[in-house]
Amino acid sequence: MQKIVILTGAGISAESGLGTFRAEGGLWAQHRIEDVATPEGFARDPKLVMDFYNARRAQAAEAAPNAGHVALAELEAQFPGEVVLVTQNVDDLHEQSGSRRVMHMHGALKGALCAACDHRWPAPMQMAPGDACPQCGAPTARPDIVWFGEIPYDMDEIYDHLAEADLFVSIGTSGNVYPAAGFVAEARRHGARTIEFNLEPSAIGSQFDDIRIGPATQTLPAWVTEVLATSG
Ligand code: BJW
Repeated sequence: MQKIVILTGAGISAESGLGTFRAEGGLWAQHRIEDVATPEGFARDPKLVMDFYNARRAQAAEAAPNAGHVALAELEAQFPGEVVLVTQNVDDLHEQSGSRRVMHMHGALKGALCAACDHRWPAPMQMAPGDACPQCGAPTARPDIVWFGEIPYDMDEIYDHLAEADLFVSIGTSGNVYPAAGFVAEARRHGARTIEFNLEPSAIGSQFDDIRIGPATQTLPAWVTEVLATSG
């Protein structure tokens, strides 16, 4: 096996204390998706959206990587082939645990984006409606987050990796949000073997060759040990 492509979702950060989206009491239970995760919601009430992401940024700053993140960083460091990590998460716990090759397809809490000129820069801990872009000066700063209806980042590169994958691994994601939920089908179409890690089979669980049920802090370290032991 030469190339492993890994997709992570909110479930891998759950045991670091960051709430998932669709669980009871999760983030979406307190906010309507269309209010905080769409460009239209931001246009309607920018302060609500800025406050939501300011709170998320503060919460993420307190979080530490868990054994699941650490296991994936160890896999990248020790696997003799190639390991590519695509995350839907906007926290930076993969980087904190030592993963180097990480693509944030839904953006990052640490980033700010100018809605006028697309300039990107490191976000301050607190953003406010009307903050100016340091490049063009327009009062159009927003969190660098991919909302519904927007095109996720790095899609061409991700599809190229999926086409070359020998193994596709999906971790802690509910399979409800596209295009990420379509990656397993894409990888399979190109001949990859596929594994899902979750507390329960996801909405697309039937598309995987293998499912490992359990908390990622337990299932991932065991799996990484298994892969490294057999990859010689
Ligand atoms: C554990 C665990 C533990 C817990 N161990 N596991 C109709 C049909 C098909 C598609 C569409 C449609 N209508 C509209 C669309 C497209 C739309 C979409 O998918 N909508 C759906 C609601 C149907 N998608 C988009 O608009 C995307 N853009 C797009 O499609 O552009 C077109 C295009 C694409 C490609 C090329 C060219 C053009 C954009 C999607 C943006 C999503 N943004 C969000 C919010 C921003 C980030 C943020 O604020 O943080 O991203 S939504 C939210 O969902 C967030 C997440 O990244 C994303 C996925 O959630 P995730 O990670 O799966 O979390 P959960 O909570 O759902 O699941 C957690 C899982 O973990 C569960 O399964 C648990 O069991 C498990 N778990 N603890 C292991 N300890």
